[in-house]
Amino acid sequence: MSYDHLIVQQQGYVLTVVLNRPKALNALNRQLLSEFNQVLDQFEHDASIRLLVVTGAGEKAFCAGADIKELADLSALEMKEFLSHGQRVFRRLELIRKPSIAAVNGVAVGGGFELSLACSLRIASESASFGLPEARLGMIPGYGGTQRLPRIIGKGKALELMLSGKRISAEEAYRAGIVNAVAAVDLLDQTVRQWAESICANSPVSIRMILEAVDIGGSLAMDNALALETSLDALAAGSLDKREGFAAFLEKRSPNFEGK
Ligand code: DAK
Repeated sequence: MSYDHLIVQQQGYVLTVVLNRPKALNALNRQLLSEFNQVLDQFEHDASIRLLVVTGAGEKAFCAGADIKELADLSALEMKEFLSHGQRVFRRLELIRKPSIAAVNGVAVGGGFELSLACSLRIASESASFGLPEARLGMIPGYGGTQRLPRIIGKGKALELMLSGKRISAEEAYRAGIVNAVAAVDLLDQTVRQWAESICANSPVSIRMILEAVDIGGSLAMDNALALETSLDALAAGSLDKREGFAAFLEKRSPNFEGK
């Protein structure tokens, strides 16, 4: 399948999607979001894909957020549809229950930063920067930023970023717990691949259950969340992956998980 605003390729278990509008700093327009949603169809239904990497084309930007030029010409109703579509696409990325890594290769602001927050993990190049400038535009972070950022790093630092609209470096983002690792610019791809491969070597059943437990459990009371954890663990315990994981340990070999 070919796309106008994305480059998509699979290597092993890993599907990589490159946001490809470098002249607009990979800003999110309606077509790009629709195409991204089509990639999620592939990610969701193709059992040979275990992990999605999201990154940006060019050296400057991961993604500069919603396409301000396109937004400027929309009616209120079109704007509502554009924004809620983006929100649904980002939420779908989390609900697929396969892990994703944002390989943040440059500026990640507004909806671009929020896209990275919808990914399971974020790995940034030293040149990356992060910001939520919506309050400078008379808007608020509307692609889940007001909800996901405080859950990842806590309310205080999240409010600092949202209220000020300032941009922070990859290093500061790492210290704040926004990104999981920072890599030299020319080592970003290699670093992301190493992380992806180590995750893909684990049981897809376990990974699915972990993502579900953390996502759903995060909005439940502790006792209910622990009950959910028990049920999901019991489900995992009935899988062929669990049998393979235990056998591999006892036979002192690497497991070969099939995700069943
Ligand atoms: N949209 C369209 N074009 C953009 C763009 C954007 N967001 N960001 C940059 N560009 C374009 C620039 O216009 C320029 O194009 P030309 O003028 O060359 O044609 C080109 O990309 C290069 O940009 P700069 O020359 O500005 O590059 P610099 O390195 O100097 O600056 C920058 C990089 C990222 C600091 C700067 O470009 C910038 O501030 N860009 C705008 C960032 C921004 O404000 N993004 C939008 C955030 S608001 C909601 C859901 C979602 C949202 C809101 C509500 N609801 C559900 C209600 C989300 C909103 C957002 O994402």
